[in-house]
Amino acid sequence: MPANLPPQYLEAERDFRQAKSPAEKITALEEMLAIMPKHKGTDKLRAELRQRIAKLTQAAGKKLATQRASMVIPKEGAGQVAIIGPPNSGKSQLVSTITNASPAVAEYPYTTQSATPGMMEFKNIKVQLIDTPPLSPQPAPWWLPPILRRADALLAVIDLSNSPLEQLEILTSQLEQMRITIGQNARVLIAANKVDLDNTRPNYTALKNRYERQLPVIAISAKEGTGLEELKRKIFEVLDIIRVYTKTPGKKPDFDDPIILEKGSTLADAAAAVHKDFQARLKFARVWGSGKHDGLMVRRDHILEDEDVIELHA
Ligand SMILES: Nc1nc2c(ncn2[C@@H]2O[C@H](COP(=O)(O)OP(=O)(O)O)[C@@H](O)[C@H]2O)c(=O)[nH]1
Ligand SMILES: [Mg+2]
Repeated sequence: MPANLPPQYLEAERDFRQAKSPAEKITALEEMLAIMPKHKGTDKLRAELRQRIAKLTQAAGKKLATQRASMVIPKEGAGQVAIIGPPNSGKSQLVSTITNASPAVAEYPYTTQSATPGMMEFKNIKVQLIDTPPLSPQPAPWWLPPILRRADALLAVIDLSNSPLEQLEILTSQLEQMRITIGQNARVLIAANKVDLDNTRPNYTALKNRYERQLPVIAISAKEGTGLEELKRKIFEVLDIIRVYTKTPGKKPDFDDPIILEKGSTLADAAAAVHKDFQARLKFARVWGSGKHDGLMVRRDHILEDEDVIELHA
């Protein structure tokens, strides 16, 4: 076994050994797979884990296979954000307001029992939001932790009319039980919902004072649409991505269809995203962007910024 596996891996492995049901075993193996660093030295181990997961799933029958399929939501768009929070905080309402999905919204808790993805539009990109069942003192469904772990960010929806500080403390400890630590293996932002209700402002201020230094805290009303543009912008920021536009010589760039890259990506990364072969063939590129000379010639290791326009020359 590679020596540099994080302690979390050993905890997940212990969970696996203690697991009784196939579902618990699969969850533990999924976690081990998610934690394991991806490089040549771990190729074999990762393949083994995948094989064990496949075998267990097959042996467990159809119901589990269906449930397991629900826990792997293929990433779409520029990023995947899982919505979390206590019952009735407005998670489904938010997903239904800012995406094309329409999960059921209701005044009684535990309406949402599955994970529903929807696409949110922001400027010229789309971000995938996943509505999930509430986190509560009751155990979360076994397939939920892997979804949260795999997401690029978590959006915590809190009900401002109902002891928001307490809700967040409970939420944090529930995440800890899943070994998800805010800031360490999860980017988190807080949507303080129901700001339309009376007397919620003081609660918002208290929440902001307590968390603002660590996490973005945005006041919204999912129902009335307040604060949603600001929320979308913060979601974009927390994803740590940049949009890069390509153009061909003598033509205008296509601003509708950016390449999405991690912040800090280079020209070579952009070329690879355009086409696998392009990276090797790339000689140089011209870049247009804020604070640059128009059409500046740059090399492969040039670090790109959000909204740069590139013209690749092979
Ligand atoms: N006043 C107000 N009520 C909201 C808002 N968002 C959701 N609700 C209500 O809160 C209840 C729970 O909403 P839902 O989206 O099902 O919560 P979930 O359990 O977190 O998915 C429903 O009665 C909604 O109408 C909001 O922004 N303002
Ligand atoms: Mg719901």
